[in-house]
Amino acid sequence: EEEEPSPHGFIFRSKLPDIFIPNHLPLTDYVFQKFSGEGDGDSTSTCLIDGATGRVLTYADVQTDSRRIAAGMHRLGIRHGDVVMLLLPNSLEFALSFLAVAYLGAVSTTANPFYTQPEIAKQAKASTAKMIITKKCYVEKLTDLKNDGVLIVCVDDDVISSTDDGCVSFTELTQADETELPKPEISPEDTVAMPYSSGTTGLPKGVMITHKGLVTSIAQKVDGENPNLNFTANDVILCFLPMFHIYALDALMLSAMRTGAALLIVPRFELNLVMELIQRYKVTVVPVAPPVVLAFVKSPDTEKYDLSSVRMMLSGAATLKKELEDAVRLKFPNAIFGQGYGMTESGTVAKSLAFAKNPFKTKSGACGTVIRNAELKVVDTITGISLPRNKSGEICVRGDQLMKGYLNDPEATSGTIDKDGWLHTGDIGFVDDDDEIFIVDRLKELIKFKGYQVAPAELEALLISHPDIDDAAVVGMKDEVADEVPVAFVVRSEGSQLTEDDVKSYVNKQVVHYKRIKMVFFIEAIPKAVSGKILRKDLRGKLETECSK
Ligand code: 4UV
Repeated sequence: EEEEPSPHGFIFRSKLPDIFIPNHLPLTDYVFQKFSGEGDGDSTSTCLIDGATGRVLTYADVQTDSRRIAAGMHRLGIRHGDVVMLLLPNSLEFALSFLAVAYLGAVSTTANPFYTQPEIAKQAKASTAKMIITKKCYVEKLTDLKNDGVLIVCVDDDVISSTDDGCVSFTELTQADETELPKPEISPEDTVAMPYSSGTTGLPKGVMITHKGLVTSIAQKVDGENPNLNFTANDVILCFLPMFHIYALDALMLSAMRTGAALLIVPRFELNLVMELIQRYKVTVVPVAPPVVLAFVKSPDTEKYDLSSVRMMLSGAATLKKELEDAVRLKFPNAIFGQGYGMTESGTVAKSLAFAKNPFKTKSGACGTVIRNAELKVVDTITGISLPRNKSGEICVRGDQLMKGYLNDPEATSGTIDKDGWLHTGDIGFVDDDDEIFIVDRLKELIKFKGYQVAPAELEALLISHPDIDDAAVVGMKDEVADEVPVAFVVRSEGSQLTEDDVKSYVNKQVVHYKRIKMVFFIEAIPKAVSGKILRKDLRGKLETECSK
């Protein structure tokens, strides 16, 4: 039976009713609302657990500590609107620093601490970071920035005041007086977080996420009488997914805090350590990405640990194969399994309704149902017309949770969020008869290596900077473990003897490990449209023929 579109086309909504979202509040007021005057939160309950040391911070500790750090940052000159770079692995200090920056009305730009020196420098300069919070082991990558006047704060420097390496000790921040913290006027439209993302095309850009946007995104998941994602004060939520990325920042760290749950922070994923922690802390929620699901499925050791406390396992950030989902369910018999789907620019787009307080039946392979207080449509990639159920097209989403735009890039912003407020995700998918969303393909350039972003344009720019390379294009190749890996097509300059290894070593030393080029194909010319746009589809086709040889 055919469905009639509204005058605005086919628009999909959550099965849950809209709720009131207090997105006029600054992020920290909203997140700790239950722990303020009239709230019913217990400030002595556990907020953060450091998986590496066992150190525990209560909700009261986290608020006091982060306000102290904010006062310390203020004393060092950080003001409303200033940018602070968090260059940290998952840690208590990451969480506290993020909140401190938010209290000041300043902006956290989050970056992967494994980035190479040029990758860090690019983001720090583009975002005009005034301060970088990091660990000693990363300081040598920051020498030039430090010489340019950027303040470097080391979390593992216990010597008070500036040390010989010219860095400030974090202790200087944690020992500040929180009563000195000024109360800045924070507007809901102020940027609070600025992770970098390449979006649908081009180089990584600063994604301006506002207080209003983040509050909305968190509320869409965990607020209301029947929350879509039912985190509670009794939960222990495991966090090994990188906190610099929107998935852990929004859907784990901040959503956990809003609900009064405990967040067990783990610096990196190591399967047996993670299972040990699940057993020791009776972890109830295990958020994962597809490669982690694969690790659980393949591991012979899962039997050796008591994993029965786990009641929820959520996957996101990349495509999860249905077979893998079915296999992991068997290893966690007490857990509800489901997916979330999101994007740096949009926060969470969809969450499985299997995670709701009053859950719905869901299908394996679906990446969720659009979150509440939002609209979703699927548009024909050529005509732009919205499509009915079960028809694939580009997924678009609208709501208060979206980014404000890309930093200093109105063109990229208007290319992503149209004049009617729809964000075009660059993902191809459909909505089925039960409102469940399935992603089937990707329209955009983005390559995802284990859920990490790899921007082809970034690698192409590096390739073209080689004197022996006339032209180049990078596409993703399917991979069993990583989902996709970057491979390059290269046009050598005349007479050049450049080899595959030369190309790889030239690029790969300049980038973080997951951006490394895995294969190089030399060709005569890069196929391009008349507009000059690289015909990536043709290259992916070539790849299939090359690899089946
Ligand atoms: O910009 P990004 O790196 O962002 C993410 C965000 C994932 C989130 C965020 C909030 C959640 O609550 C949650 O569950 C997951 O990954 O990359 C965005 C692109 O990653 C692909 C898709 O191409 C996005 O446009 N992607 C993200 N989630 C899925 C996915 C998924 N479940 N299935 C397939 N592809």
